[in-house]
Amino acid sequence: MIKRFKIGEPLDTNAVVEQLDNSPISEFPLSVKTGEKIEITFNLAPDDKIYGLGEAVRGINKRGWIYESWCSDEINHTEDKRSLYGAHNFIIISGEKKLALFVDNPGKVEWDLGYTSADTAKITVPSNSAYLYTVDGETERDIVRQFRKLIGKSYIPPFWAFGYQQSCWGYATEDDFRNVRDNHRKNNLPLDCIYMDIDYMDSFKDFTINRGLFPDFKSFVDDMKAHNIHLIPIIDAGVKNEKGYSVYDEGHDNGYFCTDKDGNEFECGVWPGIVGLPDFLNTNARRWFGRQYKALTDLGIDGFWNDMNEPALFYSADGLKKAQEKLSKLSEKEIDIWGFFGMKDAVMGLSNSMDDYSSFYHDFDGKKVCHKDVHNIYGAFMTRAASDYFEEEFGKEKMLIFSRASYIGAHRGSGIWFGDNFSWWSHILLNLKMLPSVNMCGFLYCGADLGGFANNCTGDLLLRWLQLGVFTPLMRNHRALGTRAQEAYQFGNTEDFADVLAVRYRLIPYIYSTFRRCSDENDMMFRPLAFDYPNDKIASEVEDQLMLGDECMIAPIYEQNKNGRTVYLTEPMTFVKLSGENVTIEKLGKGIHYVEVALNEVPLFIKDGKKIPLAKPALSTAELNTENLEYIG
Ligand code: MIG
Repeated sequence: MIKRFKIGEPLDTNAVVEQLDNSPISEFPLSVKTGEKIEITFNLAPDDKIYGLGEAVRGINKRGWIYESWCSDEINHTEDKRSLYGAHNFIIISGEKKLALFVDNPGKVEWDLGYTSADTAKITVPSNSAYLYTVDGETERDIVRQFRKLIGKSYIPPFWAFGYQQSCWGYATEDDFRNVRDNHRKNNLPLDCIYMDIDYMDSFKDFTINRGLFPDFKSFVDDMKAHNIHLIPIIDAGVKNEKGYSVYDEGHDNGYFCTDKDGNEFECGVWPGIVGLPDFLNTNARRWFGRQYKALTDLGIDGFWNDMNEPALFYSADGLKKAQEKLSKLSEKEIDIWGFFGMKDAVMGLSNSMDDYSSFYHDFDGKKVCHKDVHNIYGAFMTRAASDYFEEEFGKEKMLIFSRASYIGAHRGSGIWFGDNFSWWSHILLNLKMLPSVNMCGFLYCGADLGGFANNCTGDLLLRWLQLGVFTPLMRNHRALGTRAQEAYQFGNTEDFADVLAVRYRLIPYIYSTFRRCSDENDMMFRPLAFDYPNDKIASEVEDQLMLGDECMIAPIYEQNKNGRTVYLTEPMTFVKLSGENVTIEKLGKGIHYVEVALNEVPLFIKDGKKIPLAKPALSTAELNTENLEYIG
């Protein structure tokens, strides 16, 4: 059962779709203090677990660390961090009783989950207003279903978005894209999408195309389509401040950009240099921005990824000026060590600073609000601009759209990717752990940069990562500018990659139908073992295996130089290894097993009595035969 508690005068974050009556705060099941800030506290019994918080570092069980909901352009997804790109304010407290909490507030929320004191959790909302929702139920899965009904059905992308996708910051010329396409096709590597990063734009201006690189963009898009490849351009939040650039001029003339305290346009620097930040919280501005996507959809584009929408700020015009003044003062004299650190801090503190987030304002449909109080819905509302426009213009399930920053509610119109990870083995595991957590919060279409964004990838790392990626709805290989090439044909043993990618296409009918069912039924696609086997002590602590759908369990290898791994089976299962067209099957009993998995094999466990369909391999979803399926199990 769900209850809503209203504290103060909360803003409408667009998170929920069902209006509930307010319950009196005296009925709130945890200790809560209101006033200048809201504080919720509860005790943690030794075996209590806490699930949720969506996109975050650390375990599936979030207990024992302190997290902050604060959408952050944070490239270091290390254990010491408190925030990543999404703000997903939902937890399930799972002990003898199970209770979930959703804090609907668009500003910062702090989650001290047994950090300051191991047996106490304290949630702090530094605001006098929020909607608090509590959900109780018999099982975590049931609680999630109730919560997901409250927040509305999850986004379903077009079918082809379940194909394999290749991306790289740095593909710039038509030839770069054609090479990627041709190298996949000639090596028998399936592919459905190639991503266009900021390099395709004219001077990083949203909704423009560099005509020097793409003299006839429409023909180029059509040519790619003729090869069953969708091109997916990036859109950044900031609009280049340049007179004569129509998007900027229109935004400026209509007052659609965020302003400083005096009402002047807030100026900050991102890739294009100084930009205006569209005020996505303002309905007119949001609709206007949504219509800009037409510039590209008119040319045949049918998918986008929205970036830098936390919003990421390299600097503000004001902040830069202050830093420059400080530096020029320091340069007048010889500096001592403190002067040196002062100089360093002046520069290092420029990006994503709280001072800047506190110094600009939104016109939230008539209400002037400071950005820092609504920070966590900015990216979600940017993506809402796009998804609302796409739905109106093209209908449902026609456009691929996903975002870097997000808030609960954005899951109805779009997916997310997990941002700038590293080519680290530990990030395969982090990828796995985030999947159930974001599913709880409604995000079903999601995935990490396979192979890792930053740093240099190796062939074995990519293969092992793809062996998890074959199961994630968004299956995209992406990397940063200047890192080692990591397309599936770059490592010599291309056949191994063909074997693994073929498995993705064999599994698409299963992945797609499971995905659809989970969207329809407000269910999780990936679940911790603990959700399905509540009385199994071992299962309750497994964090490197997941239940997938109602039929399967996955347990990928995530360590270097391993030819196998230990896996815990909660019940008898069929251990399946898939590789190209090959399927090997072995029945295993409940308990702990060591299983061997070669670099070109995808391990999968199917519960006794269940079967899953396999298609014949194909080089794109367009060529995939979704009838005549073979069943294994
Ligand atoms: O400041 O567009 O997360 O996927 O390749 C970096 C360049 C901006 C961050 C995104 C990443 C993308 C990159 N972007």
